Amino acid sequence: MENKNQTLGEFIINNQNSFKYSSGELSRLINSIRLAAKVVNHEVNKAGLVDIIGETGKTNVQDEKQQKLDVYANNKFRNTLINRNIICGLASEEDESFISVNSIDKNNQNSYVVLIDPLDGSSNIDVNVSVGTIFSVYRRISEIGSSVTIDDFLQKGRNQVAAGYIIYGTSTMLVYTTGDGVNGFTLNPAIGSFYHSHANLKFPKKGSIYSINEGNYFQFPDYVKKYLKFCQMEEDDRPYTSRYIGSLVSDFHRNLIKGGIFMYPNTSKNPKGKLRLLYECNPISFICEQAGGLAIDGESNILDIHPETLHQRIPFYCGSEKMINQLQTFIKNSK
Ligand code: P6P
Repeated sequence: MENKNQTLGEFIINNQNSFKYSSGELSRLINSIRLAAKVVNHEVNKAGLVDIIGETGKTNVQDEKQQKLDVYANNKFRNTLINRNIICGLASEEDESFISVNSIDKNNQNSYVVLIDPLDGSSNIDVNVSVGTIFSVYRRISEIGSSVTIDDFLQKGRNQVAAGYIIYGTSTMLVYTTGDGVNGFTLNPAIGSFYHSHANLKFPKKGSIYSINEGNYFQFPDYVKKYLKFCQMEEDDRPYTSRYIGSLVSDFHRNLIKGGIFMYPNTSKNPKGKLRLLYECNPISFICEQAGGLAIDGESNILDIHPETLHQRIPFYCGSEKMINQLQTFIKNSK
């Protein structure tokens, strides 16, 4: 049961021993993310009031126009995680390559690397639609004290020790897992504390919401087109409801609470899919599975895919188990 009087800090301490590597290092890491989330939340919430909305005029490694809040959020999470001696390596959607902390602090003896999308859905900032931060945590595989290598980051999603997201919406929530279920914490902005509002979150087995950018319909694989028509037919418990915000964290979070399926297929514009495997799909898939859902790329379980490059894109389907299973029948019949 959630204990709405329990803060995130108290929850981390109370549950530290349930985490097999409990040395306190992961607790400090999650606490650092909590701190950065509060700082970014403050800026996101007043974005409409100060000249921080809009673009920097630069593009990031994704060749996407960098919004000022993207850069701000990236700097805040990077400084909080690196300057406070919390991790040994960091990779971000906003940066071409990863950062090895021991290039800054030779005595770094930390065990965890973090991959982050500091402000996902940032194209929604100017229109006041909720955006989010997504993070993924692994134990390094290279020797402690040495410089991290790309292999520390290119680990299967199954190896994650923690993953989570912050959703800067009508309320600001931090949702995360360390492999022992999914818990949600809601920020009380009046006192700046996150409170345990959602205990052991689970996907409803069966949902009736499908989320996809139907503007790409004619670019979708045939099995997606057939599944969409299945969703829209007047039969049994259908038609389902179409809901699409265009912000992965928001679309995923709504489906987690209400039940549903999120789909971002490969298209002719994005032949390998649009969403990034390492810092969007893997962390969301870890949470999805921990909440009893499923996450696939159309062929394999997302968490079993061996990454090849840091900014690798992938088709992405995740949500309620029964809805993913239904989609899989269309995939199977298409072969
Ligand atoms: P489209 C936001 O830019 C993002 O990376 C995800 O948050 C979101 O799910 C997706 O892209 C939306 O993409 O092509 O539908 O605008």
